[in-house]
Amino acid sequence: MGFEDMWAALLPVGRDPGAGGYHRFAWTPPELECRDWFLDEARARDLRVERDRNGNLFAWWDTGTDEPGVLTGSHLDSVPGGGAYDGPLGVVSAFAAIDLLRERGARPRRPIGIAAFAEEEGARFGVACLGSRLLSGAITPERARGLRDRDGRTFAEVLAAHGTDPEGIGRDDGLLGRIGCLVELHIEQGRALDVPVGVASAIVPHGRWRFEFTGEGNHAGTTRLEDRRDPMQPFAHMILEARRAAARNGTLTTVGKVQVTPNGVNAIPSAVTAWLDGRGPADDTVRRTVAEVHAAARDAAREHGVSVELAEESYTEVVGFDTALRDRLAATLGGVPVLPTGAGHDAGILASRLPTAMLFVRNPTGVSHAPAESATTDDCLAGVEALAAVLTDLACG
Ligand code: HGY
Ligand code: MN
Ligand code: MN
Repeated sequence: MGFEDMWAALLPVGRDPGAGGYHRFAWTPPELECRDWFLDEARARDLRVERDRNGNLFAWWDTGTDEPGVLTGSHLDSVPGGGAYDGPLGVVSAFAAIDLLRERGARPRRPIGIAAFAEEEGARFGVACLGSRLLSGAITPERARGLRDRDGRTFAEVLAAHGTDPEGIGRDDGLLGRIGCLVELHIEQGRALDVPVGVASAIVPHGRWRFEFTGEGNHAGTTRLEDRRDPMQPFAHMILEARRAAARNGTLTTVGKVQVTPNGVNAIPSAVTAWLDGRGPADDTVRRTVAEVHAAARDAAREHGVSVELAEESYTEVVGFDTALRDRLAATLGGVPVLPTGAGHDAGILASRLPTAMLFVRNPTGVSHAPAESATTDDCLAGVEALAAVLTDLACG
């Protein structure tokens, strides 16, 4: 199957027929169907399938040497209501690039691998890039095992239910030692690229913080204002301060997920949990932004007789991709733009353990993490050609 056939086969999986967005959460039926698609495509090419200890999938074009290989690929899971390209474009393009190499008679001197990293969006268990964080040792197995989805199921339970021993998860130096470098192809998630293909220079610092406001549940119609301990009030202050603090500090803040208990129209909530996504060009301004939001939330909570707890769920410092690999990719592609991104990626997590780089494919609207995310077929095919050229240079040269 060529790129367009693979793309068409994957496109309907996990897509909301109404809103058009994707709901491919790790180890839920749509994502499991994507995993099966990955295994089918790998087997159709006689690639050796590897399931690592952390729930990640790999498909290897072995070459008989035990030299560290060139890994590409990306992820198959999505944010709630996400776009079609974020993740899957890198995986489909990887299979298509291997097809091109084979059509052209390439004979790699080192293995070429395709990865489908698990839970990159963190949409089910709350920590982004969970699979690559476990592989690289960026999260402890104990913490990962205890992560819970919105139904209260732990990561350990879900892994075990799908054939992976939760007691075996964690940093995998054996596998890391078999990867010479990683080149992840990904749709660019802003409007910074105005040619079909670019190369990543860096990922800006970004993190996720959980705010838990606890008040007192009560009746909406019989509780006087002065008697209320309504957690929704300080939450409202937090939201407005998040935007103001971002503007003051030149950062970005987003609150896209809120859980209200009991979430009834006529009940004053007893608790409100909100997640703050914070990002920016420098660690200190991101940290200052979060501290200012926390201070405002605390002051407002005190005013309303509510408590507030803050927990940092994940944080990734600035990632500077391997400069030699970055420049080699740019040279191989004849001098394409080199640009930073505000989006996190598995290549950013693994950069702490091995040389990594990213190829970006143009996003004409700049929309991502939403159903309208798009890329033209021509640009996607240009991405496949670029990836094939890079794999030829890195694995066959
Ligand atoms: O959130 C991100 O930046 C990435 O898409 N996981
Ligand atoms: Mn994403
Ligand atoms: Mn992604």
